[in-house]
Amino acid sequence: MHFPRTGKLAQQKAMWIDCGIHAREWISPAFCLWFVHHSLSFYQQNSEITRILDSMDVYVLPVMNPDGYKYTWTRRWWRKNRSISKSGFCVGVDLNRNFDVDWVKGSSQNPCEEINCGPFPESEPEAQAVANFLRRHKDTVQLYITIHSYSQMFIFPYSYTFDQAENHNDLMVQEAAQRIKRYYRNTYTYGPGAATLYPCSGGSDDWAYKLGIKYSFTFELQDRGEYGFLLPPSHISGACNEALLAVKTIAVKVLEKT
Ligand code: 0X9
Ligand code: ZN
Repeated sequence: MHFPRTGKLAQQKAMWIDCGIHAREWISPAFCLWFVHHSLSFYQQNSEITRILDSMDVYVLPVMNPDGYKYTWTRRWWRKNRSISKSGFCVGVDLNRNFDVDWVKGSSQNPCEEINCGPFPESEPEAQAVANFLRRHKDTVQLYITIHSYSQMFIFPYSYTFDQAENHNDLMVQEAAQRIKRYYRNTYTYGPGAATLYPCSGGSDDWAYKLGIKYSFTFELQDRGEYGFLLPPSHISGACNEALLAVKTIAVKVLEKT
C-alpha cells in the first residue's frame, strides 16, 4: 500500500513500515492494517497523521512473509518463510537473518533451525523484494519501521555489533515510551538491539540503517510474555493503538529532524 503525499509543496520524504516478517507474530500484520485504517479514517481529523500524510509518502507492506503466515493458520508456531532447502530435508529461512549485513554470523545455515539465514544474503524473494524497493527509494525514505512481537520494545541499530550508531541519541525514543505510559499505562523499553535484546546479524533494521536510512527501528509489540504470540483478540486494539502512537511520535520527530 502506498499513500502518496497529499500536500502540494511537500518535500521528497518518505517512511516505510513492514509487518509479518515472522509468521507467528500475528499482532504484526494486524498493526499494519490498523495503521492503514487510521490513516484513511483520521486524515484531517487527527493532527499528527495529517501532518505525516501531508509531508511524507508512506509505504506499508502488510505481510512480508505471506506463505509462512498462511502456514500458521494450521501450524501456529511457525516463524520462517516456506522455502524448500537444497537438500529438501527442512523448510524455511528466517527472513530477519537473510539481509546482507554481517550475514551468517550468529545465525545458522542449517535449514532445520529456526534462525536459518538461508544459503546466501537475500537468497529469499521476500527479503530481496524489500531490499530492492528500499535501494530504489533510499534517497527519500528517512524512516524504516519493522513490526514484530513480542516484548514491548523499540529496538534500533545495531544488532550485529555492539558499536554505537552514529545518531544513537536521536534513536533513543523516550518520548514514544513516555506517551505510551501516559496514555495506555503500558511499559516499553528501548535501546540498541545487541545490548538491549541480543546480538544478531542479517536483520532488516541494521541493513536499512547501513543503506542510509538513519531512523531505523524494530518494534516488538505486546505483550511481555503472558500470552506471547497467542495475544487474545481483546488485546488487539490496545496493542495497535499504543504502537500507532509510537509510530506517529517517531515519524513527527523525523520530520522535525530531517
Ligand atoms: O530476532 C529477531 O529477529 C527479532 N525478535 S523476534 O522475537 N520478533 O524474532 C528482533 C530483531 C532485532 N533486530 C535485529 N536482530 N537486527
Ligand atoms: Zn519477529
